[in-house]
Amino acid sequence: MHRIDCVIIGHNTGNFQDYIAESKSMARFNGAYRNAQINSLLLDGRRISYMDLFNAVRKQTDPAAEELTPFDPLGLASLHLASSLARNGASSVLVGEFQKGKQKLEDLLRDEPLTVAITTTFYFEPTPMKEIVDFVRERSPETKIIIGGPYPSHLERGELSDALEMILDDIGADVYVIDSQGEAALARIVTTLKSGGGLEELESIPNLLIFSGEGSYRTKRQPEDNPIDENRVEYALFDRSALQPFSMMRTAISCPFACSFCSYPVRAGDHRLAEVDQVEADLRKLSDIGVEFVYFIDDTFNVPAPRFKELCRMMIKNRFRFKWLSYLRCGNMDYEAVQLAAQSGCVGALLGIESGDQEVLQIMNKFASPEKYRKAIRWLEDAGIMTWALFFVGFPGDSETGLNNTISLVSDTAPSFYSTQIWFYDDSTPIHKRAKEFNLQGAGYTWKHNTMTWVEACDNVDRMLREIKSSLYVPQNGFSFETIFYLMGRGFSFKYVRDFLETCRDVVVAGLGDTSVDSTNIFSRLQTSHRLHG
Ligand code: B12
Ligand code: SF4
Repeated sequence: MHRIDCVIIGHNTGNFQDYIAESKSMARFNGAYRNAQINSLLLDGRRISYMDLFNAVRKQTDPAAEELTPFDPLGLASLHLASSLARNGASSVLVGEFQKGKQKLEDLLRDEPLTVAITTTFYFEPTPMKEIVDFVRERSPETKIIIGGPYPSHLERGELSDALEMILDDIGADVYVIDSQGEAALARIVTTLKSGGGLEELESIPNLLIFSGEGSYRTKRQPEDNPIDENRVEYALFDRSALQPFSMMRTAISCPFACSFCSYPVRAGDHRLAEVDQVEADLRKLSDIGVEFVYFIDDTFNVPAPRFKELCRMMIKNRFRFKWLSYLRCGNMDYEAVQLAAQSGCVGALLGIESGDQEVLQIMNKFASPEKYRKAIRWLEDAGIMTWALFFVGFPGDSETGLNNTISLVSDTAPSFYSTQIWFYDDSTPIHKRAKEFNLQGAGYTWKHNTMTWVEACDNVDRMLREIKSSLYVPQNGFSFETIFYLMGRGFSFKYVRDFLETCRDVVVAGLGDTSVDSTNIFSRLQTSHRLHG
């Protein structure tokens, strides 16, 4: 029987109850539990995720209904890695989200695949990877496990870099690819092992940390720079049904800005753009497959502006049937760009507004102003593009005045949806260098500076949730703006998804401070909406 060269595993969402219990146990020391409170629902004394409620309502009418998750659409990391392997003559099979895909993985491991690759796009800590490694080892001890992507490369750049080998050893994989890309390394590892080589033969492949029987060793550092146009997704490799109704696409790597709360440009290097012709060829494939929504995941899809307009004109010319959504730098949108976006099928814009306060935006190095935001949000909404305005509270310089300005901005401009959360202090971001200036101390969700502490920031986030009435709150974890479109692609009406979000918002607001809500009314409210608008 043909042996699979590589099984690629998507995100592991983990066990929600464990996550709640763990963050609650630390609630006095950091903002993680307060953050969990605004991303989940306390019903009948038990915290559940938005999708838990969504699935539970479905199951009341159809007990056999498939459980849906925001990670159902195939992750782009998996699609890119599988495509790169195929171009290098290696076969692969994708297991999507790990919890949902356990049975599939179990079946695949019975045939002892040569390697398993674990993607790490969303991880901040090792537990989800460890769970996957243990699962694989138990069932197929000879399979070589490879971990790469953002987790190991962040670790190398962060304050824990001295402990990197210890942390990775504890996770238990055989090989780590430490690079912000890594698809070329994965292809070389798999083809070397496939041709009969052992771990010792991987020595000539750059950017690896290898754990073999004799201990661990690093190979030379030589950052990958795989040309974006030569590293497109090979859509023909995947089941059409796995790409419908919602597919993601990357048309750029990195970002031309340098916001002081973000480490992406530092990590990903120069801003590189795919050629419009290449994007067009890929979009034609997605359109032929019958994809209903394309989500461009570029952080700054509309920059540079002339290319963005060219992309929109290309989509208009092709009369694609799909609709699209993307992050847009709203301060960089002019009126023409908004009109072109709407004509080309844009239905959703994710806007990293961050704050409504000019001074805070300056400290963030956002190159944006509340005035520009106000104009662009209205242009987008008036053109029929639903906006999701994203904010965070507590960045150095933020204060009561900052919060009032943010609340006014949301109230005045009324984006369709908004989200807010406490600032997460990541020491690999540029603001860390200015810590002294702001008397900034702490890390992650535990910090204080001249104008705010993490506890005050959490209270301010709660205040936004209580006071903002002009926009509908959508969380960022477990359900988000993108999920609305995925669910619409799965046949749910916008009206029902909106009713669902309104109901959840009411439960979140009622549950601030950990007040539990009786589920009876919530279920009957949602059942009624489901029956009417489903
Ligand atoms: C799409 C997306 C989502 C979707 C995912 C849908 C899906 N089905 O996959 C949704 C909306 C569900 C989502 C949720 C979350 N997300 Co999100 N999301 C993104 C987004 C926009 C794109 C990610 C992506 O596809 N990148 C493209 C791929 C190709 O890049 P990549 O994963 O880095 O992979 C490349 C390499 O790293 C490498 N690689 C990756 N893995 C491996 C493995 C091996 C073995 C090798 C060799 C190489 C390799 O190969 C790839 C090709 O080069 C990014 C922001 C952005 N614009 O990038 C945020 C982002 C990844 N999300 C983020 C976060 C924090 C979250 C949430 C926790 C919520 C939140 N915002 O607080 C949740 C996770 C919730 C949960 N329950 O766990 C952060 C991650 C931060 C981090 N880890 O440091 C990001 C970077 C946004 C940000 N700037 O904060 N997200
Ligand atoms: S926040 Fe967005 S625009 Fe700013 S540097 Fe990061 S990726 Fe670029």
